[in-house]
Amino acid sequence: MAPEQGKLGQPYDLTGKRVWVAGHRGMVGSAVMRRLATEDCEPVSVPRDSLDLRRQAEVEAWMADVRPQAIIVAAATVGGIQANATRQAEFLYDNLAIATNIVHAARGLGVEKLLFLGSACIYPREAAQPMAEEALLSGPLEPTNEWYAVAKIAGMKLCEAYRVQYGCDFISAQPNNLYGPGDNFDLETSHVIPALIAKTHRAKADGAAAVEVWGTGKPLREFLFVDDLADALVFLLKTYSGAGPINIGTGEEITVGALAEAVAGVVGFQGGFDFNTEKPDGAPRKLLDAGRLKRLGWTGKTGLAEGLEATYAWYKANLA
Ligand code: GFB
Repeated sequence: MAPEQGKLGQPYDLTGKRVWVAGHRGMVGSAVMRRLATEDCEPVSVPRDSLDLRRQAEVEAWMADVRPQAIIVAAATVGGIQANATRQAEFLYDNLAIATNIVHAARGLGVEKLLFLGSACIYPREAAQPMAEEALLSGPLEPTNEWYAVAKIAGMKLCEAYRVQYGCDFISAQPNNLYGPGDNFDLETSHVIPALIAKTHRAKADGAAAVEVWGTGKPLREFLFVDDLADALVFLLKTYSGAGPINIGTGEEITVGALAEAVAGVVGFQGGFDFNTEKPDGAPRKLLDAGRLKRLGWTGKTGLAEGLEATYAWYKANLA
């Protein structure tokens, strides 16, 4: 018989618990570590070069040694639209392996609570907006991120299956497009906000006339500041115990063109924009219905203007 897991349907008390943040060096994992530092618990982590989460035997051995009582799965192979659309195998294999290895070992070791991080791209490309949790698996995915989405859906379904069959208190939640301190600013692999910050900063320094913006500038996106996400994750870890995944969003959306102008305002760039329509737009719109999370008692607090300022300050201090 498997060891006893957390109690289904009950709040989870983090006090004194060993909480493993898988992926603690990434943007999300670092924000979760910052947030857990304000809780009376014991966050644990392991560097990527000591543990490859894609190797099942290594993951099982490390977890059996450390014995986490709760886990937040923030580890993932991630990237922006171009990385997603060109590294299909990596995005599918890495993310499937990370999910199956951690979730399966967590059950065997009697982990009391596990929170798996999905992504808004799990929803169908043509889902009705804003997208409620019920839209999952109701239609075809956006092709530029199909592989990542399939892996994330599988991870979320694993949590549900282990809950139903084995009684494990494993939950999942999916945020919208994230940004913030610690983001990836590499222009080939990054998401749109860090890319625009890096490009606009460079254009200003070079006195360039314009910044290149991929696509038409027309797609709508909803952005969530990573420290708000971390707060929502800890909130859910403590208060939510259900089979259904939970959307995490702000309810506010902006076009990519308007975002480029907002970033230019923060950076102080006076020039124009070149829209490169050789690059993909991806999903036309991706607004989450975060009503369920709001009814549970959580809302974010960082608006886009404030979040962009904080992210640009971090970029200048660390990378520029
Ligand atoms: O952030 P992003 O790469 O991800 O792109 P997605 C968002 C929008 O910004 C797209 C446009 O319409 C891009 O064409 N964009 C404009 C840029 N300029 C740039 C630029 O310089 N770099 C980038 N990267 N985009 C991702 C998925 O989709 O969303 C992932 O690929 C993940 O699976 C993530 O789910 C949240 O919103 O299109």
